[in-house]
Amino acid sequence: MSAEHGIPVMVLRGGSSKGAYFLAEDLPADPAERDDLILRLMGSPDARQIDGLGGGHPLTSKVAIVSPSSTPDADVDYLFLQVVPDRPVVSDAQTCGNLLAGVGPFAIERGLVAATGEVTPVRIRIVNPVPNLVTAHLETPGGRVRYDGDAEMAGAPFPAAPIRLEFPGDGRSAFPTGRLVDRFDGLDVTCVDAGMPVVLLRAGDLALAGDESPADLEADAALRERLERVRLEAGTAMGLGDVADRTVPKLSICSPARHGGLVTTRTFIPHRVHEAIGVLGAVSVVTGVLTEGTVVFDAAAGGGPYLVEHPTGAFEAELALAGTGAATSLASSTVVRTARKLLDGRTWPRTA
Ligand code: NQM
Repeated sequence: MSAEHGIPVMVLRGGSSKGAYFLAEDLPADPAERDDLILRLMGSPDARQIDGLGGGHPLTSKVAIVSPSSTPDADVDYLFLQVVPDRPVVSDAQTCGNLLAGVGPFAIERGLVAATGEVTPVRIRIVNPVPNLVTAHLETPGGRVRYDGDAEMAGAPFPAAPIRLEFPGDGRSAFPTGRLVDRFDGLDVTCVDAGMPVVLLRAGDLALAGDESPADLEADAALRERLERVRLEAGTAMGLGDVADRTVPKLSICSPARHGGLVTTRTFIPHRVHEAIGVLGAVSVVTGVLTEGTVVFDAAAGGGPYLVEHPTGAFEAELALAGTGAATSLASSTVVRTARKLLDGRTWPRTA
């Protein structure tokens, strides 16, 4: 690590997001020093992040920090940091299933994991709350990561090689308030967390159709203010404390599917509207829709795979639940993402 010689970085598209990937050994070990450096590398606080690597939107202002795993059941540890573009905030309160797609390729490229044949399984420990193990299966013909391929994914315009992500269940209740319905700011909502804390709301309760564009939703100041009131109350009820400066919980506005899927979503993450939907965000939405008694329960849901419709298409998830009512937990889920190496080099932080 050196101000003079720059800091090694790899930029990858991971799923429908883009981020800067670092080895932990190339960054300060102290979290406060590390976060200060990351703000300067990414160009925050500045809505455009013009003086750094960030792209001016939460989906392109993300950091993955990877290290050899501290536990024998994983190959690597993955710490995710969400950098808020226009505020000096770096949050480790959530993980990111989209950047997760790039962790396996990065680990192999940096020599932390050896490719073992046509397909290499990489066991990844998610460090952010709640810790969990994930296995990523990626194509590695000839001992090298293959990026090109035919897998299509809504939220990314071009096909690439598929990466299958398998999440085991951890037995945790997916309803952190202990209730299937809570009432905040006069609205009945469901607080769910099957990997990502999300508040589920019905579009009709907000006088919305549910298929509005992200731009129209972001332009509605009264809606944004109301959702933030709901979010602050929900954060406390979900055990997340004061979430004013945290990027969770997200809010997914749900309405009936338009294109044969399970549900239509528009997701605030939490102040901008997602162009698609997050990976674990989608798994959390499906968990809510499948659990009887939530505000978005759909008795006609049937078996998977489940399609979560969003502004740029649909997200497909395989998923199994265990238990009933507020004790329902995720038994397992599998999603397919793609990732692509965009740049491998060095980066220089601003000094002030
Ligand atoms: O929910 C955006 C993304 C995400 C998070 C967000 C994600 C997930 O699309 O697992 O991937 O919800 O802030 O990158």
